[in-house]
Amino acid sequence: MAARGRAVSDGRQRLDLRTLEQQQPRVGPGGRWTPPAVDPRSLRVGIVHLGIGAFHRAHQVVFTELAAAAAGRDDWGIAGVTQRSASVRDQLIPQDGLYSVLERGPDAAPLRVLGSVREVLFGAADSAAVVDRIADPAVRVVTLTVTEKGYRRDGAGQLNLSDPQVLADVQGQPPRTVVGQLVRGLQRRWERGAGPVTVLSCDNLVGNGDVLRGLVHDFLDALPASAPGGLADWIEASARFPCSMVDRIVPATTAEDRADARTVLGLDDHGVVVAEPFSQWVIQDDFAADRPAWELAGAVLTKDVAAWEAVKLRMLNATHSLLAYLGALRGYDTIAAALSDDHLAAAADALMVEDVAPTLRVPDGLDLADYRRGVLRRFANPALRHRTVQVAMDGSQKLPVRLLGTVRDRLAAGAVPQHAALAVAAWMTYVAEGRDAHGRELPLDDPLAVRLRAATAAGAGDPRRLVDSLLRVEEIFGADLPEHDGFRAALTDHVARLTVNR
Ligand code: CS2
Repeated sequence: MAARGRAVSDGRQRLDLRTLEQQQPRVGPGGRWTPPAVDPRSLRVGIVHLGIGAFHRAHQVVFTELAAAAAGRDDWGIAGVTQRSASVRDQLIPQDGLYSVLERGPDAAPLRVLGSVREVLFGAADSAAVVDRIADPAVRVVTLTVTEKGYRRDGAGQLNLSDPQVLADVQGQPPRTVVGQLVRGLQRRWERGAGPVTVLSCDNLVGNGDVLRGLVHDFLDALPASAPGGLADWIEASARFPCSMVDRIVPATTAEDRADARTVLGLDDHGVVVAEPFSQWVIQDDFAADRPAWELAGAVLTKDVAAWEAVKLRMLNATHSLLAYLGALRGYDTIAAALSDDHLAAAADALMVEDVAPTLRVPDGLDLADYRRGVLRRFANPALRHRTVQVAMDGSQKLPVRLLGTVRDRLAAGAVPQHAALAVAAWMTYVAEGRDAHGRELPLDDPLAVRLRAATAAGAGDPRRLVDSLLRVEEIFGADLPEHDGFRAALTDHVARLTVNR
């Protein structure tokens, strides 16, 4: 790793390979810590990860490192790409890629230092380096956590060709979008004969691998006629896009988290990430070439991810969003605080039992009631200060994935899902009011913010008009949901009640 900077403000040394080796014993005043499970100095890059945010560092990196250690492999180092801001690069490069995971909650493990991230590239500035890395024959897996909006889909779920950045990538500019980076990287692989590769989406989307494969083909279809033929065939033959379900609650890191990590480690770690003790990864076993033995670290490799994915998105993520919007409106800062409100806890439970459960195909070996209780227990973790406004962001991207599938399935079965409607109504009220019960501002952090503001202005002050005008945002609700009178009436009822009485 290049460019190191060891100086720190409070005179304490910063985490890097040298300072870590000198740090003995492995117990600080704040507890015990665990060193990397692999030797970072001898690790070679075998994975490119697009979107190296906190979630990736607390989830796939841990699985990958433990799997490589268990299998005695030194070729599953990770080159991470940070897409939107250079901050992860600035946190990790001076630390030789090292950072720690701080678990919070019952049965938390000791602080763990990870050593598998061997490179960090800044996608916006280094797109040529990103393309080159994807095309490296030593790389056999490309993973992604770029959030829902990173896929840049339109209302029909296809690549949004009216997005200027997507267009620029299609026209051959140095790629700035995720799909652009990926296609140009695959193209270079094909040109160089770098061999087959697996592209593994780890985002909260329904059929994430299938979605990504579709977007890659949309991009290829949009290329000018002068583009070299044969790439699509090569991708078909040499690339795989398995689906996966990922689960771990990873709140944004705070100054307090950094201070706690410092007390344990005795070193400053600018890259520390916080997570709950729980983590789960279910991966479709469909790889083009070699992969880490993730099962040795507890991941489940299976042919059928869809049922797991639906359970997780519809039970956990939908309930998370319900608590985020209702909780934020009532002035609760965290998900755990929201859940301590009896009214909200009852709504969370009812959403899962009455609306979601009837729509699910339960995977073999899963007890849905246990799963539901587990979700609520995890949300109630008092040590995890997961902010309601963090979960509330990007609602336009999350609602269709988490809630509207349930809504459509229940409507098709002749029932109006009241609790799912409550969650959607809470989002509508959050967007329209922009203030909580104490008058504090609620941020609207959403790629469709401008559209949503215009829609709420058109419906201001009247629940019926508000619901009508938000329902007409087709990218979210499609053409079908605004036509459903029962659903619209349920939303209007809930919005009216939420507006006067939170
Ligand atoms: C959350 C998820 O921020 C959100 O929208 O619902 O990030 C959630 O914490 C994870 O999916 C848990 O696996």
